[in-house]
Amino acid sequence: MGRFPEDFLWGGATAANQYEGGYDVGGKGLSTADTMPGGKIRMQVMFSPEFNWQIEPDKYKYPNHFGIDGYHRYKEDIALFAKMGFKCYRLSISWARIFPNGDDLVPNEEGLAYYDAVFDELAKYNIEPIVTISHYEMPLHLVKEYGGWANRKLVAFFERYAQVILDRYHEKVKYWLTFNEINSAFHFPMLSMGLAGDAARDMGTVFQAFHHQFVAAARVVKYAHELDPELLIGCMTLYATSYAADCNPVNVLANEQQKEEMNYFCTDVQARGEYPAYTDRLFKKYGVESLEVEEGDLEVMFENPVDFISFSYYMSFVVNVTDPEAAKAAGNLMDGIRNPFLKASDWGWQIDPLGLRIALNELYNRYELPLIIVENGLGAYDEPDANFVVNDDYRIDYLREHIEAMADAIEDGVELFGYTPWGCIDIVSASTGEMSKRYGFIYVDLDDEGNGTANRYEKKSFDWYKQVIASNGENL
Ligand code: BGP
Repeated sequence: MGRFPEDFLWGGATAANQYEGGYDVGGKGLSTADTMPGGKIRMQVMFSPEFNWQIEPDKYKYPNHFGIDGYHRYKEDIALFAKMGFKCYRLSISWARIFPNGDDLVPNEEGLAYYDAVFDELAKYNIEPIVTISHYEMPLHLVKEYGGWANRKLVAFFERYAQVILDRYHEKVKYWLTFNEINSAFHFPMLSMGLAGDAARDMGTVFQAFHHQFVAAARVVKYAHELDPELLIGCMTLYATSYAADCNPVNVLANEQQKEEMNYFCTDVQARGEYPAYTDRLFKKYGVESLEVEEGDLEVMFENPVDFISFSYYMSFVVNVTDPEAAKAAGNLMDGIRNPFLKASDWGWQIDPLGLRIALNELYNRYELPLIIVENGLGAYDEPDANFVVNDDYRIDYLREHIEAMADAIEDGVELFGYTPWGCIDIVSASTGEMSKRYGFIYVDLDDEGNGTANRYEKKSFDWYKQVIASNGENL
């Protein structure tokens, strides 16, 4: 018997705002992602108190507007995924393609038809779609008019959007994720919550927005199960395995608390259906007085936990509160302390395959729900030769070690049912807004300035991943 289950879902992942482009076609409204400037200043600009979701073409570039032109090229891309043998493909639906303003009463038929065509194309190759309902964007109007997820009204708007897509696609899509990396809002509430300026800095507002998202997500779980008991709905969390710097109990406790906050809080709510015991401690830490909770909120959350847990895993961190001089390490929307035992990517994200085995064990032992890794991979500078050949052995090494760790975790007893490496085709980076941070098995000829043909080329890792899938993870 092989190390991976027979029906293991090998595939890859992208998100609409980083892949599709076509930001103003097909009846799509503007989304928050359309106002995110490109370039290394992206995070700084979005963190600044003045950031107000304005498109300023004289000042910044907006790479998401073109993405990698997936809106027009998805057939070619899906054919390449099929050539690699993908069993599944994780993608997101752009809310603003379906409801251009978010508060519209009638959905945009052209947007709905677009995703029908995408799902039909996937079905041709027996590729199972895994759909993120909200991946780091929302209709811009909901932010300008209502203040994003801080506003209770978003619950109903999201519910309407989710119901429309569930009604329309439930026969084509079985796996659904509600909010991408919902817990990322602890560090960067602009992306998933549409907060900015003072609201983004006020943790009371962030927790209130979390509450709205928890209620909305639970209502979606309820609706989906009533609509079609076959549907499986998961939460999606940004997981960074976290170590205490040493055995000083002060650091050990700080690490436990860090894990509760970042790795578990949102998943505890969505998988167990209730706020965890340490919620009050978190509120105290952030000076949050109370939440506005409406009648029925806690019931709907309690009665509708998720069916499975999905998460992203790129790197691990160290917690050290006893040494103020400890060197820092960069990471996925957050930073931590450097680990002297680990190497890091070109962007300073610490590479830790064993940390993935630990993450899988921690998550499974805590919830005993099926797990799927929906993001993992190495962002790297690729250097194609004149024929666009990319020998990305570094990427193969990274993925091989992480797949080994998955096999070990399965042997540990973890129920893992799929793996969708991030950016299976090069796309615009979420944190830098640039093309040069590449994750793909497929090279896309576009540079940070937007120059290039956008043509696709298979990298060395393309063939490697193809044989990984063909051998069900045995041939690494
Ligand atoms: C996650 C996001 C993705 C993504 C990935 C890699 O946080 O869910 O959208 O892009 O990280 O991050 P980056 O593109 O910044 O390298």
